[in-house]
Amino acid sequence: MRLYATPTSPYARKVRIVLAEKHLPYDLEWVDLRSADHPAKSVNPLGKIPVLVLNDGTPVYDSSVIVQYLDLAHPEPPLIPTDLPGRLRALRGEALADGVMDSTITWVMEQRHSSECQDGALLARMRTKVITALSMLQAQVPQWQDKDKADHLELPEIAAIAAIAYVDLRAPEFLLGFADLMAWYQRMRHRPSIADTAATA
Ligand SMILES: N[C@@H](CCC(=O)N[C@@H](CS)C(=O)NCC(=O)O)C(=O)O
Repeated sequence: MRLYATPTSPYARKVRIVLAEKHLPYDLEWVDLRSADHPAKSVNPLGKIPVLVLNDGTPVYDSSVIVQYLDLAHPEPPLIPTDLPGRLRALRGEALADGVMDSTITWVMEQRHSSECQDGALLARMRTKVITALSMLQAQVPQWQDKDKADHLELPEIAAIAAIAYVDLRAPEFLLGFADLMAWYQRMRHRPSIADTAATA
């Protein structure tokens, strides 16, 4: 398998953590998204990463589809429960964390405009979404800690870690006031699948 990614993409980080948790070998190809003809464009018409290309050449995107594919094709350790309520909870948890990524990226892109060209209402809206979603993630920390987590992460935690790491990289001020969430995140950073996939740029 070959994964097209960038070092800082939170969506790609989520997939890389999943691959690491499942101990799956793969080739990792960094992509320069600013390049007019980067290789991910030939396998994803949207030109977005991550894309996972299977050994038979099948391209799989986006990150949520990749994760579901990997969990079905390589069920150990299971990251998404198979019962309906459990599956719904896990995929909704992933969607919440992905929403933090989406809104943070929109905020970061808007911030890059010169101050007189920034859309203040958009910035405020994105900030509110991130803060509200981070509050919901923080509310889940007790149950993430309750379970015997020594050996088993599930998709909501993986997606949350990828999202928090991205916010920490690009908009750390959003994380002020989330002491419990950050204490949990700091502990999780030592796990090999998390440490080994940390952003390098
Ligand atoms: N929903 C997609 C989002 C992927 C995404 O937006 N990736 C960004 C990098 S973090 C990208 O490829 N941007 C380039 C572009 O939109 O052309 C997923 O979960 O994979």
